[in-house]
Amino acid sequence: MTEITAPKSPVTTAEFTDGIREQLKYGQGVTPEQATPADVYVAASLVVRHYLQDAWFKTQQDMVNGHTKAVGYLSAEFLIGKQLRNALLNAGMLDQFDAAVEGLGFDPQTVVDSEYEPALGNGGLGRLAACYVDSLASLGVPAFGYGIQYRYGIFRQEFDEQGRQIEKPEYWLANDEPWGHVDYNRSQKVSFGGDVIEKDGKKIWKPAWSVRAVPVDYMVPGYASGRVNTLRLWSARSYDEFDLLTFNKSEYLDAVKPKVKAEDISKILYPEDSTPQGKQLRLEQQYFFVAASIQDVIRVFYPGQDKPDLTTLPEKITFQLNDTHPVIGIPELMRVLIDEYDYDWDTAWDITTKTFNYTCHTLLPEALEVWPASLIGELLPRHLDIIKEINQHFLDELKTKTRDKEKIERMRIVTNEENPKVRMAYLATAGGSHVNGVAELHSQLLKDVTLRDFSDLYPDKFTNVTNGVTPRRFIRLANPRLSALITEGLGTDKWLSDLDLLEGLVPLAKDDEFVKKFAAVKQANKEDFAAYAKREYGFDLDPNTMFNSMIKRLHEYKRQALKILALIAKYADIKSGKVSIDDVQPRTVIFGAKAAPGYYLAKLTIQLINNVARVVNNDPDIKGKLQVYYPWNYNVRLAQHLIPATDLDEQISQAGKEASGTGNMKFALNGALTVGTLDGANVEIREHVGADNFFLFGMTVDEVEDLYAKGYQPAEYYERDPRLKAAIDMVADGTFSNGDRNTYAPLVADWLTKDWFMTLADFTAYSKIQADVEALYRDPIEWNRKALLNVANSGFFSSDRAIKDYLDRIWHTGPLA
Ligand code: GL9
Repeated sequence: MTEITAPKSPVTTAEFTDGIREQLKYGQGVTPEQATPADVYVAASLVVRHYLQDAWFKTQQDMVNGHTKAVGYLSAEFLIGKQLRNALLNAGMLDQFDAAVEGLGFDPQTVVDSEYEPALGNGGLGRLAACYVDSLASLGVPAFGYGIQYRYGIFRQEFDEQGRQIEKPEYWLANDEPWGHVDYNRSQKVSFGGDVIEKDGKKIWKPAWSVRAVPVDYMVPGYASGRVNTLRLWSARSYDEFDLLTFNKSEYLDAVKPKVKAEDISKILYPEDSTPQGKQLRLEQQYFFVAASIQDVIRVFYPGQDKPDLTTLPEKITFQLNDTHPVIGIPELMRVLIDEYDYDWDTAWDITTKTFNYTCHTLLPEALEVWPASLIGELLPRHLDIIKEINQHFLDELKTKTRDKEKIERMRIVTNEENPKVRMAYLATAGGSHVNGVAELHSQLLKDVTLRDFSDLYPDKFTNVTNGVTPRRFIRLANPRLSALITEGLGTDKWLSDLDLLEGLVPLAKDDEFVKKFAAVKQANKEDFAAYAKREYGFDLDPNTMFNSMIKRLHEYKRQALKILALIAKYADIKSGKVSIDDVQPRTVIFGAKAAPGYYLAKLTIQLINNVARVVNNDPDIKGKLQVYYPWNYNVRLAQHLIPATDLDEQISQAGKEASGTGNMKFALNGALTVGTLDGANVEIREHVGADNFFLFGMTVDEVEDLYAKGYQPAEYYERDPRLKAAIDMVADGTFSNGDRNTYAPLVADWLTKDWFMTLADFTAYSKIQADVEALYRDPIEWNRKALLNVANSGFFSSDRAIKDYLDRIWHTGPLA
């Protein structure tokens, strides 16, 4: 008997059908005969919202009236992916939807596919935020996600004839967006610029211009929890002429200028990954959403109160700062408390530090945001005053804790130089209760290196929460076959809300019959992916080869170059006859990655991969045994299709550079084996799944540090390994650029002279481990046994577990009663 704990549908098929008809008629204005799949998608989405509405009201009421502290997750990015199927799953309406839509003569998959993916994030950081709001709702914890509804999401990636990345605007809001409810009546005013004047000893900010922050509310239905939280994304609108005239603009055209500028604020998501540009508009965006969110929280939790007792704020909500992007919230809350509600400094500081916590998501020094004080002063003059005062108080406090003057200097929030800068990570650390890293290794390095002085003096502030991913989207929705097999194996579907139950599969890894079923699931998924890749990209993938994926942002530290060089070396082995084609283990390598538009070497690497694909795939000597594909515009949808079909995934960053990674978790949970370095969460994945079930290679963090200290000479590695030399020479000699030796010269020069992330130094070890991979792959039962053990032992990487860790270690709250 299989125990079913999935949520019960609040709606019958007949009701769902009627609801769709109703929406088509009164909302879309079409008959079912005239309707397109996109119409049905919109109508069905509105029906789902309709049935979630009461649970949404109740969750909000219980949150405000009850005594459970809420979580405010402040994040510049929420990479939520398509909403319809996820909402259907969490609310228990999947079957009713399928039946209703089929009954109306439509194919459910086509209907679901017509949703336009909201791509409001760059990568892991934004997707993590989306997994976390899903888990908060599923655990019944009252929470708001607060962010920005960008009009243009992350750019749409295309490749030109030469295989170069082209960025196209992603104007996703040109389509119906049934999930985002625009709530004009709950808008907030956010102001910028102007001056600070002093009156009766009190500082008063006289801003120069304001924008209207309009909330766009997304429902976040919990899985089987009966709770629906809110993801509130702010959209910038200008005020009308009436308001503009109050700025003393007499000229009409002058008056309209700020209007255009105002609406620019939420226009575009910055596509930089890990290297913030320090642009004024970005600071405007950060302040815009954080200021609106803080006002919103006061509105929600102290309704109708002119003089609320904000000393209770830390009992109402805890704000999590997702990286440094929302850190301007700390001086903003100080300003609100002092200037608008007349609290004294110490009381305001006490409230603020109790309310905020900070998650750091990086180790790259260039990714820690640092703003010129002059820029903050121009845009937010009152905040700069407050930041300076925070800095002063902080320095005074440090003097009571240490006599080490140099240490105190190093810890300044505002630097002491001609053009001072504000270090947002330091402001966040000083202004909040807790700081966490996103995997054990990362949190350790934060304490030992990045924020060492802080952890010396404030050791109790620091903690770790290893990232997690939602099993609802990334197993149940992405991989229905595996989900059914897991439920069969465990005799319950309860694992979807308690992922540790996957451990119950461990004994089944000894059962060859079960392992064969598991292998059959993977094979069917590969066939599905091959069909998908044909349909969407025109690729001809052979599902009888090993599917080997590397999907993540294109970045030097992630070392796509290592993968492509190893591939070229293999190609060279075959071409030179060193390896007989008959001995080659057939493999299909699939890349997915966007590069920041201004990141030259990353973009050149994309071009190289595309051209290696062109040459290798068309070389008759290879007989299709080595195939390389690079589906463009990698996004959440592609991830959901590719991850369940992958045999081997690559997590090969230089040790000490990838804070956590979350793709690695999704792959392990879908039964891929990982080839990886001891970096980020790979370390913990390997501990959980067992060293025998993980392909480890490469230098450790300590070895990397030693090599830097010794003086790294990449050319030595080039001379030492003939296969590496052959591969680099092939790139240099024009094999992948129609004979042109200039195309990749900058890449080759970088490898041979700089190679900051030590790709060359890890090449030999990487090639060796790939041989082990191939040996194991020749034994399908053993391979699949290990893959199954990856699934069984990865329950820890559920975002439900991560959220419980945040609740215990940082937020100190829990589910609604
Ligand atoms: C990142 C880290 O680089 C990842 O290792 C980590 O898994 C995620 C989530 O914690 O955060 N930090 C960061 O800036 N990005 C991450 O993925 N970059 C993008 O989101 C593009």
